[in-house]
Amino acid sequence: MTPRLWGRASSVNVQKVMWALAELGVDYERIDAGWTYGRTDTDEFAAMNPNRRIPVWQEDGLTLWESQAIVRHLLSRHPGAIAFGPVADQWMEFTTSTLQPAVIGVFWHCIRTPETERSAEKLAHLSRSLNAALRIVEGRLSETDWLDGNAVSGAEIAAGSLMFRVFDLGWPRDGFPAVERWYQRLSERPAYRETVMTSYDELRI
Ligand SMILES: N[C@@H](CCC(=O)N[C@@H](CS)C(=O)NCC(=O)O)C(=O)O
Repeated sequence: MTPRLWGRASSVNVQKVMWALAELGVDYERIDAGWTYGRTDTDEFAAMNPNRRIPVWQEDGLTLWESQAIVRHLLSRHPGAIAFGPVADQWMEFTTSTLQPAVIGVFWHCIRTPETERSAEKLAHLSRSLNAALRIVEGRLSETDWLDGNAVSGAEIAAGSLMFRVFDLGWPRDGFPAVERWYQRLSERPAYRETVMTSYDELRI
């Protein structure tokens, strides 16, 4: 069977998988699901992912959910194409625990929260969390070009996927020169531009 990716292209977690697939040159079909596309409330979907979240990956004999588990699986199937080791894994975990919640906080406040429920005070609080997480990334990237060291790795797929939205929303405003240079390098990659630097207008409330 042609491998299948379930999930709308506007989901940053789906984008992680799409970016990895594009870097690896894997053919697959994508089926829109989630948000206004629906499908996640069907029994068929729950049988694939009882958590009813996107993305879901299907290939011969394997159905997987959790975006970063899918990315790890794909990288392990194509060894050498994108670096992956314990340091990359550490930054992937940091993305899950710390960076992504901070990015999502600001993103949801600015894009997915009705204007009447937004406030400068809430945004200031969310920005402090985002800046604290980005400061940790800044510290690493002022020593090395990429999170894993000298090459693009699974850590970029996880953390780097968030950066388009961060910069598109006007963060970080200043004081993060290494993160800015990193984002510049990411945005020079055709696969990143095609899969991550895309419109999120359908998510606006
Ligand atoms: N930890 C999960 C999170 C999955 C998740 O929360 N996906 C969101 C989209 S980014 C979702 O399914 N939202 C419900 C929807 O779009 O209907 C992963 O990385 O795959």
